[in-house]
Parts: sequence; C-alpha cells; structure tokens
Amino acid sequence: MHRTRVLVPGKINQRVIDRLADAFEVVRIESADPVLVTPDMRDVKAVAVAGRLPGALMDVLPQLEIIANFGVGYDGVEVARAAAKGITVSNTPDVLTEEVADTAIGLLLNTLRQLPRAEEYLRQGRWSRDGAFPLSPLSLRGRSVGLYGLGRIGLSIARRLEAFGVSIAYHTRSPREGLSYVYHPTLTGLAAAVDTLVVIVPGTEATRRTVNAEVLAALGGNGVLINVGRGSTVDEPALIAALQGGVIAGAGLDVFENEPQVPDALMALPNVSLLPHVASASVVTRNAMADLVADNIAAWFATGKALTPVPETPFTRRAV
Ligand code: NAP
Ligand code: 8YV
Repeated sequence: MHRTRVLVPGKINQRVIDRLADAFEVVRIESADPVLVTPDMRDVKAVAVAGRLPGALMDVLPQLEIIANFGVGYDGVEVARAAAKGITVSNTPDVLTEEVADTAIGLLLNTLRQLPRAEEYLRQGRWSRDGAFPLSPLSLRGRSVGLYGLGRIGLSIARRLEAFGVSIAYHTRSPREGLSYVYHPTLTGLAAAVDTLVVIVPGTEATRRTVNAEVLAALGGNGVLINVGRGSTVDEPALIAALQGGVIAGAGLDVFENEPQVPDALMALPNVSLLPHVASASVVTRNAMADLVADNIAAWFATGKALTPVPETPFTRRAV
C-alpha cells in the first residue's frame, strides 16, 4: 500500500528522518521554497521542519494536515496561515526545558565571571607567562534577577536561581499563581527593579524588539542582559549602543536577530559572552526533540490528534 508522504524541507536532525522512515515515505527538498515542490509532491500530508515554514509552502501542498516543528519556539512557522487553513502545528515543549535552563545558568555565569576568557587565557599560555587572570568586575553575588518570561523554561531557570541565593522577579502578561517571586506588570518596571534581566519569552510580534533602549537604560550601569529566548525580542543596535556606552555592564546571548550572522560590533565587545544558539544542543535533548517530532506525526495519523499541538491549532483529524 502507498505510504503517507512526509515532506522535510531543509536540514533537520537525522533522527527525525530515521524515525519517520519506519512508517512514512520521506520526501526531501533543499529549503522551504515553494518552487521546489514538484507536482508529484502534491499528496504530501505532513511536514517536519526545523526553521522556516512560510505560508506559501502550505499553499502548494493541498493535502497538508500537520506541520511538526523541531523546537518549542515556532516563530519560523507561519502559524496564523496554518490555523486559517485548518493545518495542525506541533512543537517540542518540555523535553528541552531542563537543558535550556542549564544553559541559561551557564551563560549567566560565563558572562559575569568571564570564564570563557579565563580559559582562553590559560590555553594561550598566558597564566605562566603573564600571571593570574584579572579579577572579574562582575559577580552573581548580591544580584537581583528579573525573568522576562516565566513559562516552562523561565520557571525552570528561576528554580535553579533560588539555589544561588539571588532575589527573583518576573514580567509576563499575566501573573502566575502560587509563586513568591515579585511580579512586575511592565517590562520597564522589571528592568528598573533588577540588575540582571533574563529573556525567555517566545519570538512573537508582541515581544518584537521589546528589550529596547528604554528597557536597557532602566536596567542600569551594573545591568546584565541574558537572552536565551529569541533574537527578535532584543533591539540589537540599541543593545550594542548600550554595551559600548556603558549604559549596561554586559550581555550573554545565545540567540540573535539575524542568525547565523552576528554583528561585528557585538563580537568586538569585551563585555559579552556569545553562544551559537546551543541552549538545547546536547545529543540526549536533541534526540528527545527528534522523537517528539516523529511521534507527533505518527500520533496524528494513528489517533487523529497531535501529542503537542500549539495553542493556535487545537484541531483533530477529519475522518478521510
Ligand atoms: P512557554 O512555556 O510558552 O512560556 C512563555 C512565557 O513567555 C510565559 O511565561 C508567557 O507568559 C511569556 N510571554 C509570552 N508572550 C509574552 C509577552 N508578549 N509579554 C510578556 N510575556 C510573554 O514557553 P517555553 O517552553 O518556556 O519557551 C520559551 C521560548 O524560549 C520559546 O518560545 C523559544 O523561543 C525559546 N527557546 C530558545 C531556545 C534556545 O535554544 N535558545 C531553546 C528553547 C526555547 P504570559 O502568557 O502570561 O505572558
Ligand atoms: C532549537 C530552540 O535550537 O526549541 C527551540 O525553540 O530554539 C532550540 O531548541 C531550534 O528550535 C532548532 O531548530
């Protein structure tokens, strides 16, 4: 019998392909460009994707039922178009939460204590040649941390921060019940109240460039910004100006506005720690994400429901 066809545009974790190939016919194209879809692909019913999935690609796949996104953040998928067409979108929540929270803490410590620079100093032979590495001007001691976002990952970061003995506050659109952390109804208010701002909100129109010059000024001269959410949430030129001008003291970034491009001005700064979007990038966590992508597609065709649909597409499969 003809196997259901799953389209994979662009690169994806190999385990997604291997798992899907057990039950489906996997069709690959180089990128999510609709011109690459040939007439024989018009019976594709599912897409597995890591990255961009524009509405134009959905338009040329008339039988498409489900888009399984590799990642909890699905800002690359034009979800409003999918919802309007009755196409389910799934993501990979929970399985990466603890890994991303671990990385956020690592990035925070690297930024404050300059640990990557200290290691580089040792590797260059400078410890024996030039003496001890300079003391780090910044420390986690005595800091007050504000979380912009307190969802699955934000809460996991906050739980870890409790063990470091820092004070914790947060900003989201609605306060969370049953938590002792101080809630701030505005982002500027949070930034003014803390000296360390950790960004872990989704990349949406509502969060776009919300960490702007005003928020950075409110964070202040001892302020440190950590971004493990999405690059689009931070006004990157305003951040560079704030770091260059001493408006804030430092930044740790795992995500950028135009990945994989990182502005030279950011790279030239001594007071930043930069990572190439690796917060979930361990074999164990990426395997779990890959399994959830494949399991969402398998569940859709076996039971009529995705395991982890995004809130915008709470659909069940129509009987065919
Ligand atoms: P989540 O559970 O949905 O949490 C999202 C949080 O953001 C909630 O607290 C939500 O609270 C808040 N939020 C959403 N829109 C907001 C707005 N306009 N203003 C203020 N707060 C807002 O998501 P998660 O699983 O924690 O993941 C969060 C994001 O992290 C993902 O969407 C992804 O972009 C990013 N991420 C990055 C990496 C990486 O590799 N760097 C890895 C995983 C995830 P309210 O709804 O009450 O506002
Ligand atoms: C992945 C992420 O690096 O889950 C997310 O939202 O940003 C990361 O875990 C990315 O999705 C891989 O495509």
